[in-house]
Amino acid sequence: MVEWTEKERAIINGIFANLDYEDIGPKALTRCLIVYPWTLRYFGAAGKLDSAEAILSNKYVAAHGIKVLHGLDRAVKNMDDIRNTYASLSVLHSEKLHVDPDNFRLLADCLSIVTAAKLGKAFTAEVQAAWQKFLSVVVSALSRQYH
Ligand code: HNI
Repeated sequence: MVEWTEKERAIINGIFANLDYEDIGPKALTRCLIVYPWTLRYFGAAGKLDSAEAILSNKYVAAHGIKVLHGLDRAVKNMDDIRNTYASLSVLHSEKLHVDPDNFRLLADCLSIVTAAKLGKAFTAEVQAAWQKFLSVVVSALSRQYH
């Protein structure tokens, strides 16, 4: 069971309260697909993704980036039980989508970079510590149902 300090809770809630889902979601997912091109294999339904430009302008990918970010809302609202909150999402990624769980960490790292760029100076080491802890718990919960 993960323990959260009041400060960590405030930091995570503060980031999400000011998050522009339509901006950050697509930026994080497109970065992941460009930096780690093997992650493209799960997005066959998105059509042509054969260059960075194609990925950056793809509407399906953008919509999916927003969807993933909204998926994180559930973790924010259930910070004390992220594992159970994500049980069915973990099963979906494992059994239906067959997403290699290593990729959760890669997307989380891209999300951190995009968030840091957005927050600028406000992304202090202390803010990063809470943010990375939150994403680590999310990654671990999503990886739970793999066997
Ligand atoms: Ni992910 C579907 C959340 C990482 C590939 N994913 C979803 C959905 C949510 C979601 C929410 C929609 C579920 C539904 O329709 O019921 N995904 C998340 C979260 C993370 C994550 C919170 C990590 C932070 N997903 C990843 C990664 C990949 C990925 C790293 C592949 C590299 N996800 C998918 C695919 C789908 C998906 C593929 C289905 C797409 C579709 O068209 O429905």
